[in-house]
Amino acid sequence: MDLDAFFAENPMGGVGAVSPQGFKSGFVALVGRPNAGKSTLLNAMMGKKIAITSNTAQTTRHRFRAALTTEDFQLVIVDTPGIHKPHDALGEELNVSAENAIGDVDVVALLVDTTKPIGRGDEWVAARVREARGAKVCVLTKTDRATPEQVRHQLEAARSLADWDAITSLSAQEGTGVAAFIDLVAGHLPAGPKWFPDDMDTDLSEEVMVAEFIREKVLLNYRDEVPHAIGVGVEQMEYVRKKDLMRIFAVIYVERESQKGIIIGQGGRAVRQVGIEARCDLEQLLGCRVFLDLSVKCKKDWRRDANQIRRFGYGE
Ligand SMILES: Nc1nc2c(ncn2[C@@H]2O[C@H](COP(=O)(O)OP(=O)(O)O)[C@@H](O)[C@H]2O)c(=O)[nH]1
Ligand SMILES: [Mg+2]
Repeated sequence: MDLDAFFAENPMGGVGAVSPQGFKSGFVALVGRPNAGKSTLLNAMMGKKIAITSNTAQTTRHRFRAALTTEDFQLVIVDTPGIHKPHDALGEELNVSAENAIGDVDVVALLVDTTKPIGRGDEWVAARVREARGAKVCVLTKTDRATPEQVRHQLEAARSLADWDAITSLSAQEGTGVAAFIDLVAGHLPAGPKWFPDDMDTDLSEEVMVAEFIREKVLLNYRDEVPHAIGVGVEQMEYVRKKDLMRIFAVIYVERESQKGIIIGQGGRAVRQVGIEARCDLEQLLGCRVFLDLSVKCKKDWRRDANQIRRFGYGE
């Protein structure tokens, strides 16, 4: 990780950082093809939901960091969009973002789905991992859905993907193997200070997290290509102290006028369902009651527009 860039982006990080004797700190990047289980593992490591997950490809659009701080170490976890063959400007931006994350971290963890045959997608990502400077760990994911025989078989198959410092397996969903993975990664961290203050566990802004939690519900509630054509922007957030209530005004952007009706649904039913589900998660995230106003607007072909992609904050 380029620390100058990190500090430029995170003025709080490292300020007044204490470095107790023997304290270790560093970065781990979670990489792998889409759906390998990167965001689910990040949440399991953190013990709470920070990253959104879904079983459709290309869920994660932000590269961001979460900090796991214990008495002995601070581990900064970098979640990345899955690396894949790009179809549009958004796809290209996401690839650049993931590849940059591999460059300079202390540990690169390549996640491989235990339940799927290792394919060209995994090999393509592994080729990038081989060039990394840091320790290389291969992580077989979703073992709750595999037999011990399948796990053994996949371990054998993954061995030749790179010159691994370690290979491990886990189920982020059930939590088995997650603590062992954290210990394994922590063992590769150098001595160093805290980059994040104790009470800060991610560098995503609250607005971006709110927008992402809403986007996750869109991914869950609609099928086919439509969910991938949407972007979410939070226009306004205001906390009403007297009522312990956060008022959130957010917009779901679609690419074409014809998609507006699909998102809104008959009599507004579909978008209302998104609102109900999102509000539930947002109340957990923010720790107060939430009023959520969702509207739907069209921004023509935004996925081809690099400026708009950056305005949403996706990619780099
Ligand atoms: N059964 C099972 N499913 C998992 C596990 N980890 C992730 N998944 C599922 O796999 C899908 C993709 O996960 P996600 O974390 O979004 O993958 P990413 O694209 O690599 O970030 C989601 O539907 C997850 O619920 C696991 O340990 N066990
Ligand atoms: Mg993800």
